[in-house]
Amino acid sequence: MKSWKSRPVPELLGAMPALQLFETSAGKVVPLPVQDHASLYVCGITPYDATHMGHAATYVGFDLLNRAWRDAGATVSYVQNVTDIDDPLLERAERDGVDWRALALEQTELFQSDMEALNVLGPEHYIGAVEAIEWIVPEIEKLVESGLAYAVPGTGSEPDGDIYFSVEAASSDAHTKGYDGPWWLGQISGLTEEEMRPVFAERGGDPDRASKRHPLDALLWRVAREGEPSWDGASLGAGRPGWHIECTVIAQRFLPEPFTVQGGGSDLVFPHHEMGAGHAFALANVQMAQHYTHTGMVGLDGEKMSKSKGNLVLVSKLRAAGVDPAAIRLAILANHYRSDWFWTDDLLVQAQTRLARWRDRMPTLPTGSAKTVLVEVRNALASDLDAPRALAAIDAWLDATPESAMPSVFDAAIFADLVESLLGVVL
Ligand code: 5CA
Ligand code: ZN
Repeated sequence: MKSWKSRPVPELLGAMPALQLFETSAGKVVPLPVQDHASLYVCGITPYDATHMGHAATYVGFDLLNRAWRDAGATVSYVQNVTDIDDPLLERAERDGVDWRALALEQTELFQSDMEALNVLGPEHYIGAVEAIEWIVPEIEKLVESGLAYAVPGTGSEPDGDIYFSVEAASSDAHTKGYDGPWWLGQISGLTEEEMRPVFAERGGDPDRASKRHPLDALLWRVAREGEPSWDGASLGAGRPGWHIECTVIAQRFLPEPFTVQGGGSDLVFPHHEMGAGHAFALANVQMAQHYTHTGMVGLDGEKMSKSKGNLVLVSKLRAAGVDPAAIRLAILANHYRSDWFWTDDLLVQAQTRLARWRDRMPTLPTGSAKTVLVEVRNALASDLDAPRALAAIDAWLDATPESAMPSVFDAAIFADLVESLLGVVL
C-alpha cells in the first residue's frame, strides 16, 4: 500500500540530547540506545470510523519519537500496518450493507489524508494485512511444524482446522532455547493469567473455545467459513490470518530483529503486543522489539473514545468545519502521550489561541532570542517526549521575550523551524 506524503522536516542547528522513554514492560522511563539507525513499528488502524481523536493522538505521539530520533541524528525505519481484514471490519461492513473492501479502502484513504493534514510523517512501509497474507502463511506453517501451534477440531458450528498459538509450548520452548532472553506470557503486560482472561475475551480472544490447549492460546489462522472472505493457506487450508501474527510478520519482514520500539495505544499491551512478541520469539529466537511503548487512551464525555461505543470526534469532521489541523495537533500535544485524557471543545479553543499567539509573535522576536527555547524544547522532548512541558516552555519564553522594534528574521526562522521540526506544528 502507498504511504501518505510527508512534509520535509526542517534541519535544526545542534542536536537532541540522548532520549529517555517509558518502557511498558519495565514499567519505568529508560534511556534509549544512542544509535545511527532507529526502527519503529506502530500498530495501524482497522479501517472503519477513522480517524478519531484517539487514533490521531497515538500517531502524533509516535511522530514525536520519530522526529526526536531524526533530530538526534539517527535515520529512522518506520513501518505501520492496516488491519484491512478482521472480524470488526467485516461486522461493520455487514451492518452498513457495504462491501468490506470498499469500506477499508475509503477509510484508509481518509486516515491518510488526516495524517497528512496533521503533519504526521508517513511510514516507509505501509502494509495491509491482505497484502501480507502470502508472507504470513509460511510463518504459521513453521510454527505448526515446530510444535508451537496446533489445529483445533471443530465443535458445534465451528469447522475443523483453526490454528492456535500454544502459549505454554512457546514459553517453555523459549526458556529451553534461551537465546536472547526467553519469552513468557506476561513479559510485556506484567499481568497474571487470571488478570489476562477477561481482557483477552474483551479484546478479540476466545478463552472459552472448546478444544484449545490453554484458554489464552491465540488464533493464528481462521479457516474459511461460509460467507466470509478467505485466501489460499497452503497446508493450513483456505482461510485468513489472526490479528497478532499480522503485525509480527510485517515487522519481521521490514525491520531489524529486534527493532527499537513497538508502539500503539495502551489497549494493545495485552493481548496484542504480548502475543505478537511471543509469535516473533517463536519464529526468530530473538525478541521482537527492544522496547514497548504505549500511548494513553483518549476519551470523550467520561468514556474511552472507541468505535464500538461510537463516542467519536473525527479529525476529518473538524477539518471540514474549517479547523486548522495545526490547532488540532497542538490540542493533542497539550496532553502527555502517556496520560489518559478527554477531548473537550475548550481544549481546542486553547490550542487555537496558543497557535494564533505563536504566529503573531514569530515576526517580533529580537536577535538571539530563539536559541534558549530550542534547548528547552529539546530537553523536554528528550525526557519521555514531554510535549506539554515543551509547549509551556515556549509560552514562558514568549512571555519573557519583548517585542522588538528591529525583529530578527533569523530568530523567526529558528522558532518556526523548531516548532515544525520537533513538534510537527506548521506556523
Ligand atoms: N489495527 C489494530 C492494531 S494492529 C487496531 O488496534 N486498530 S484501531 O483502529 O482500533 O486502533 C488504531 C490505533 O489507535 C492503535 O494503536 C490503538 O491502540 C489506538 N487507539 C484506539 N483507540 C484509542 C483511544 N481512544 N485513544 C488512544 N489511542 C487509541
Ligand atoms: Zn498491531
